[in-house]
Amino acid sequence: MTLIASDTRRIVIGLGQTGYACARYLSAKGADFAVVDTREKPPLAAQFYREFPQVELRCGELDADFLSQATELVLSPGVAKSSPAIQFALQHGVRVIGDIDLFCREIDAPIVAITGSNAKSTVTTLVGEMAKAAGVKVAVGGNIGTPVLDLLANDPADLYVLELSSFQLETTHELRAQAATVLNISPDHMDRYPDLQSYYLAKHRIYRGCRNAIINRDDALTAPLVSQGMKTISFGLSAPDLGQFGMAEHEGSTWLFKGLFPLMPVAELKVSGAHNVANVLAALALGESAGLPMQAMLQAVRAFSGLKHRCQWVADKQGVSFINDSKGTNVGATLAAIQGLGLMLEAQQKLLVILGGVGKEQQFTELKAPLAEHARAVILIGKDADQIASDLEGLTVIRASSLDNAIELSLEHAVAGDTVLLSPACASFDMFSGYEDRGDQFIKIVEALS
Ligand code: UMA
Ligand code: ADP
Repeated sequence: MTLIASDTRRIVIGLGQTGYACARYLSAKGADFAVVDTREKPPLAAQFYREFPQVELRCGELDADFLSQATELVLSPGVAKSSPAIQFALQHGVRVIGDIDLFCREIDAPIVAITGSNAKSTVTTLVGEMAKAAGVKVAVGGNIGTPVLDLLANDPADLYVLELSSFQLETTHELRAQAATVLNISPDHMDRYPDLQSYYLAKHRIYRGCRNAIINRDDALTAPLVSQGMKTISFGLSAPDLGQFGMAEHEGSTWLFKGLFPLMPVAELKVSGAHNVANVLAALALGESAGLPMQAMLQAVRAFSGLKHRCQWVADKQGVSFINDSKGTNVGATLAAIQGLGLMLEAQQKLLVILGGVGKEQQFTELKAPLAEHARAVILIGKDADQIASDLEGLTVIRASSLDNAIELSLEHAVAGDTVLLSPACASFDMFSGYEDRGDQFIKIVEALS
């Protein structure tokens, strides 16, 4: 471990998973630090007092003067950098970093860094599986669930695959990834950003100092503004140019390609939908840039059946298929699910799409055309049902009083061969403890159907 200068005073902001991991890390190094949390009673406080009785923990509204006394603030992703007390400290010369910078200062092994509005966890997991298939000692963490500093508790890895959110990237300065990608950009977290450009700029910080930038040809917003010093490799659903990843016809069927070389038939993928083909191509480009051999990567691709709650098939009941895409928490994800699954339906088959929850100030009008094309009806749940109904005016929109009721109404309106898709385009906190809870309840209710 590198040494931390003893004249540096740090304040960790936030006592969630990230803040706790920072505290463990700083404490193990014997560093001078305090922890603050904006909540009166952060859930991990009792555990913290037991584990770190010597460390100061201040709860409640952030104190600008207190923060200004630090050399460095280590900010958790759930706390906005724009908070007045943090801005005050910044103006007084205090550095603001995050756990990713602390992590990068510790490791020498290459990093594959993945962001995007959607598909981060899917691509991160797949790159991790590819590395394992290649026999590389890999560690996977970040926004996907394990705070990066907790990865240091294990033996050092030879490759780190990190999912990074825009919130984490805002406070990251020292990433220098071997391969980095912005998979796609569509509006999300608009309650934390003044406009789409600020969100885009936060995401694009992932490319700073990277060796290989992996960009999506089908989404111009993913290309770095300044690409000097980095190699750029693209993925997309069209036939690729030399050295790029894409899809083209070969021997009478559609194959994944690198440049002129056919890699494998798309029909052999276990994941469904065009959006997942893009995800596989992105993972191949990232893996190759990190030096993983193609054969091992393709072996991992063939075995990969996707993640729970992401366009996950649940059951066929009464001639109708049920798909759980509870992780569709924004319009971009739901759009991909409707289009990706809609394209696979026969002419007379339709989707019944369960939408709604906490709308995060999004516009839902973008869903109107694909819903008109692929959906028999939309069933609405949750807090922002009125706004969604108004954005989708003209479509068949049915109000449900609960998730049970939504499933019941979907079945009533479905025709044999149809698919009920839970892809809410919203956060879940008005009715559930999180998207996993929402998806699990959906699975339970569907499995109990006759
Ligand atoms: N909070 C406060 N005051 C505080 C600190 C936190 O109110 O002082 C609240 C936040 O507003 C938030 C919650 O507590 O509602 C958790 O915030 P946090 O920063 O403590 O979060 P962690 O527990 O450290 O988890 C974070 C990521 N969470 C967020 O960015 C909100 C986790 O991603 C990530 O897995 C974890 O670090 C490890 O890296 C979750 C997430 O929802 C899955 N991410 C968002 C997304 O994917 O859309 C960005
Ligand atoms: P993230 O970690 O970015 O939230 P996930 O892999 O968990 O991404 O998938 C989140 C949602 O995005 C799921 O609903 C999934 O169906 C959808 N999705 C998957 N791939 C894509 C893609 N390439 N473009 C848009 N949406 C996608």
